Amino acid sequence: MKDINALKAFLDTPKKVIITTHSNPDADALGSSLGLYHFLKGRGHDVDVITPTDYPQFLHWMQGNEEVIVYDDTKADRIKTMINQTDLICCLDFNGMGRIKSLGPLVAQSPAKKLLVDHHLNPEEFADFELWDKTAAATAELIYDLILLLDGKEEITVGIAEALYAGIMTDTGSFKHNSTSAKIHRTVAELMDIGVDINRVSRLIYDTNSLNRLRFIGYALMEKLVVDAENKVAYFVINAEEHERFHLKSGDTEGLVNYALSIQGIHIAAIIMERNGEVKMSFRSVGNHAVNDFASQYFSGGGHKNAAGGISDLPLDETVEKFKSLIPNFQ
Ligand SMILES: [Mn+2]
Repeated sequence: MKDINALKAFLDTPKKVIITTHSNPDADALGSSLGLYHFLKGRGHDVDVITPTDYPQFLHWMQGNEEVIVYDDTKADRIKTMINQTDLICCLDFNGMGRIKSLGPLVAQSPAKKLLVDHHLNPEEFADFELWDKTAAATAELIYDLILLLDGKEEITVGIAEALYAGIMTDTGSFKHNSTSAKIHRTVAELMDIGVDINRVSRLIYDTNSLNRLRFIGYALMEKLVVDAENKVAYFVINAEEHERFHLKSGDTEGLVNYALSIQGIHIAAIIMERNGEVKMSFRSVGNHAVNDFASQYFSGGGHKNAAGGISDLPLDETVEKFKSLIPNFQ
């Protein structure tokens, strides 16, 4: 790690710390943030977690959830002051200022030191301290490593361990993705020794479907799934009216794309969604099909080789036409 000893020395005396993570935080983003939050608080630092946007209800069980400050314009002045007066800003599970919306310019211009802990490709160069590993399955895995580097293993509480486990479980697709290493299984074994109830965390995250969401998945599979068997591609297109009709909330479309990828013989899956005046895309693949390259080349996006996202400036129908015309390039 770049300057781990410098970070250790920096944290030797109590500091003001802000932890932030990417917009639309997922379990890895929030679990990493709250795991580190409790650890640093336990060491006597003054810590706040600020997220750029709200996050799904099924993450609200995490210890410390009620302490999280969710950015909105009414809090802009207060948050700006906090960011300017803090000693350290921890940037977790993202590595570019474009990923934290309105917080981006505030964090970029803050005189505070910056710590980056992340596993996404191509980090921007802004960190004074860095724990970046693109082979890590989850940022939560790296937060566990960071705590060990800071000689804090004995200070990991069940609350911290559960938050980190949630990040690891979800970012590995419940230990199915290629990124699932022997090391991460060993980390999980340590977290279980600390007291994580893996069944409890799994149920809290996954068994929280609303009836609307299940009906929506049924509808999407029945009516909206397009399979291009020749090109081994399957995808969904979901418009704004359908979002309304099924009262979809943040996180409700999560996982839908994996159904498309689970079809026998399909190597690449996508979902193209119109929502809040934006057209967003999510891509998944198996093996060597690099969807992050595709997303960055054609849809101003990026991510991992087998899981990436993008955004389109075009209306939904034109985005779909563009996507369809690009399918042969996808391989
Ligand atoms: Mn992650």
